[in-house]
Amino acid sequence: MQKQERLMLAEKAAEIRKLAVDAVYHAKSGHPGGSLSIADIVAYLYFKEMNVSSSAPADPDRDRFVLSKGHCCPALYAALAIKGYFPKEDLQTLRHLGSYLSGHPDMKNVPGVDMSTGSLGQGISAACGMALAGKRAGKSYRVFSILGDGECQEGQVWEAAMFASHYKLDNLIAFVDYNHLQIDGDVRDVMNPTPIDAKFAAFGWDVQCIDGHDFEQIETAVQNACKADKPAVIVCTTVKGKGVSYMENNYGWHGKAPKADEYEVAMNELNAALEQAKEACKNG
Ligand SMILES: Cc1ncc(C[n+]2csc(CCOP(=O)(O)OP(=O)(O)O)c2C)c(N)n1
Repeated sequence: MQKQERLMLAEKAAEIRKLAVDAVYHAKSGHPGGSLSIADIVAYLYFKEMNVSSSAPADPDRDRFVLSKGHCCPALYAALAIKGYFPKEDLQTLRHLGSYLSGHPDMKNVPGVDMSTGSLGQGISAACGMALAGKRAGKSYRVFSILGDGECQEGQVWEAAMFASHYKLDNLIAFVDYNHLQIDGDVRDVMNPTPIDAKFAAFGWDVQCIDGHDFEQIETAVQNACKADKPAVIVCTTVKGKGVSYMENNYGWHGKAPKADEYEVAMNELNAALEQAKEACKNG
């Protein structure tokens, strides 16, 4: 990956983080922790990898994206707004009565959202259906999906895993956001889903494990996944709450909004990171 490209992606991820936390603050509810942990993966997909455009959101040949851990839509909405699907200002209406930006992705009302999700386990299942449909129709689009590690406790995830390998869905690439935390603690204490990589391998998937905050590793893994002749999963070690010091590795920030003083601290940190990323991008 070119240095300039990496710097551009870092800037996009910093903006996604800032807009996502800002949206949750204005909603007075929502999920900042898991939105922050996927910001780099989402930035990579939307600003480097996926063949998608806000000028043709329904293009039948576009790549598809399914946020299976739908509660983390603040990160997805931020990416879509930066990409031009709708105005960035609308992000501050997240979860407001009458707003089209609900607390979970809604494909009928949010431009750019390919699948309504939120009930954990269903998104990856829908992604399998999209991938199979693409193959049957002779299309070359790919389907990307992000799951949570807590989500991997859902039995439906493993039915989808079995389905994907049975139908040889080599156009399906899933990421597991392995931030080790879920709604109320460490995934291993709540109901241990590990080893996630070995489980997917046992279901017949191509498996890679990477640092989900490293763009070069993400890119290499996606390139490898595209070459695999089976469904591929990239298990990404990440930090829940990444980018806001007091949210990092703290499951208490799974599903609550910062208060005014906490918001100020978060915005100081996220704005500083964004300015730094912009500066680095400008200077090359
Ligand atoms: C079927 C279903 N059961 C329960 C929930 C409630 N829920 C929302 S988020 C969450 C924890 C998910 O943990 P993880 O997938 O690790 O998400 P992350 O930590 O990345 O935010 C739960 C249990 C849900 N959305 N769907």
